[in-house]
Order: sequence, then C-alpha cells, then structure tokens
Amino acid sequence: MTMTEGVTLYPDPVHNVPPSVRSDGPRVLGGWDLDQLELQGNQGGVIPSSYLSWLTPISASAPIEDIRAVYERDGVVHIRGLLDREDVLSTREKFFNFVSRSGVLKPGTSPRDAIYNTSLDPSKFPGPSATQFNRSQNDNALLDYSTRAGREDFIVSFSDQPALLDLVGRLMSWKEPMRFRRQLLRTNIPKSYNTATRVHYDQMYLRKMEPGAVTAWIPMGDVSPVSGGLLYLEGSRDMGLEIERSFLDRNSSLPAEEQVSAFNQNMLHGGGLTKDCAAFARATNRRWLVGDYRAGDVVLHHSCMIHCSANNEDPDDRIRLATDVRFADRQAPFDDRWNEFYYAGDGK
Ligand SMILES: O=C(O)CCC(=O)C(=O)O
Ligand SMILES: [Fe+2]
Repeated sequence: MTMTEGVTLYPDPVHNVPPSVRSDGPRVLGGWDLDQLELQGNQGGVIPSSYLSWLTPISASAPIEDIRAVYERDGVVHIRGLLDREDVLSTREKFFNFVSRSGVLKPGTSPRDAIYNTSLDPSKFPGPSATQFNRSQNDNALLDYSTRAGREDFIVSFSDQPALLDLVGRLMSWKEPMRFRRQLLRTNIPKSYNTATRVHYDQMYLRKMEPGAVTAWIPMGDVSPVSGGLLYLEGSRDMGLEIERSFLDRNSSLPAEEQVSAFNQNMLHGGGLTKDCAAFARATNRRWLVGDYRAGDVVLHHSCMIHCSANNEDPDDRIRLATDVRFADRQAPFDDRWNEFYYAGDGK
C-alpha cells in the first residue's frame, strides 16, 4: 500500500485480502451520472469518478434470502422502502422542531424541509463524531438539542419500531435480537467542509465483542447522491476484519481499558482510519459505493464494513439528517458500553 500523507498508519490489508471488485454496472442511475458527480469526503478533494460505483437498492418486499445473499456478499445491503415514508418524514419534522431553538433553520421555512440558515457559519455546527475529544471547542446548541432529542420518545420509539428489529433478527437468524440504546443523530450541514464522517468501520467502537453487530443507517429524509450520504468501500468487510485483527495485535500490550478504545495511541486521533477518502480508495484499489437514499430506506452494514460520508452539497441547502442504530444478539457476549444513551464526548 502506498502511504499518502494524511492517511493514518493502519495495517496494510492488501496482501491477505484479494480485492473483489464488482463488474461495472450502469454509470447512470435515476438521472444521476457517476461520471458527473464531484463527491468529496472529509479530506482529500474530489474522489475521481473511476473510484465510484453505485450501491444498488433491493426492495424491502424481496424474500429475506435475497436480502441476506446481498448482505453476505457485500457486507452491506440498501433496503428500499422498509419504513413508512410518511412516518420517517414526520419524525424528521419533529426532530427539527425540537432543535429549531438552535437557530439553524432558515427563517420562514418548514422543519420538515429543514433548510439551513445559510447566513450562519456552517463550521459552527460539527456533528457528534467531531466532538469525541474536544467537547468544549465543539460545543454548539444544535448538538446539544440533537443529543437531548435522542432521549425523547419520538426518537426512541422510531428506532424501536418492530419492522427494524424484526428484519435484522430474520436476516441474522439471531436467537434474541436487541437494539443498543446508544444511537447518534447526525445533522450534516450543507457546504460544511472537513466535517464529513471519516473513513472507519464500526467494530473499532465495539471492541468488547466479536465482530458481527449490525448497524442500521437510516436516512431521515431523502438523501440524494450529492446530499452527504454514506459511501461504502466495495467488498471491504473482510478487509475491515483483517485490519481490526492487526489493531488487536498492536493493542495487546496496552492497558485493558485502552485496548477496547477506538481512540488509543494506535488509532487516528479522533478515531477512524483516515479522513482522506480519495487516498483510501487509491491505496486499497477499491471504489466507493454511492447510494441514492430515500426516506423509508434502511441500510444495514456489518461492523467491519468500511464507510465514510461525502460532504453535503444539497442544492436546496437541506440539512442531512440520519441516525445509526445498532443491533446484536443478546444471547451472545456484546459490548455493554453501547447500552447507554449517547452524550457528546462520551468517548465511544
Ligand atoms: O451518518 C454518518 O455520516 C455516519 C454513520 C455511520 O458511520 C454509521 O451508521 O455507522
Ligand atoms: Fe459507522
């Protein structure tokens, strides 16, 4: 692997994990042309379009065997229309009503649209992942209200809806599927740079359990390919597994608490593998899978699947809202750190 400046010293996965590059599908989907997109992650500039491919959705009404086949092959499955669209949009509305005291919404616009007040400096509203270390410097009213919203019944019951738990349980054939209480609500402000979700896999935050938890990433509103949705590195679950095994080796001489931390001395400061999505694609010779997400969709990914988010370049200045909720089998050992409500700087 070529080390590019800005890419952290993650263990080199190339020797042991053969790339499983998909055959090229269509470049144009739903009117969006991959070769015209100028997607950027947190750092590293525009991702060359040769490193982009589509994440294609499967209908929620498909047989569970088909959904499982995609999940097992790809480490991620984008399920179209699992949740009631109107319910998702009304939860989005309730959320933005709740946080509107922070002043982020453009005056005179509706909380359901959640149009950003562009007279404010977008760098003032970093989301939860920017605050792991420097709570005081990243303090902002939007994050405070978002964190409080995460404990409100309208969010907890949204995440607890049976359709989600039921699907994950059937997908994984777990004895007793459970949802972790900790969940993040991520407001990605349009045209805010160096704040997108860095390149990571979730297992680094779940080190008290074996890999295999499932994350449901839920867009709470439509998230078009330019509106800051998640990008998944194709065929990267096994790469993530292998990288994690190397980290566990490196961590083995650290104190027990440090070993399970995603922020120990062996990790990139602030967590993750790198902020440079373009360099990571080049270094691993894989493409980022781009989704066209709609309210009602749910994306399920394996805890070692590598992902990041793109900047939000929504043409209407809509704030991207998404939540990530995680599931495991209560009958197997799980990481109990995840059963507490999230608060900014909780270090997980
Ligand atoms: O919404 C994001 O930007 C990040 C979400 C994420 O990393 C996850 O759901 O695991
Ligand atoms: Fe993640």
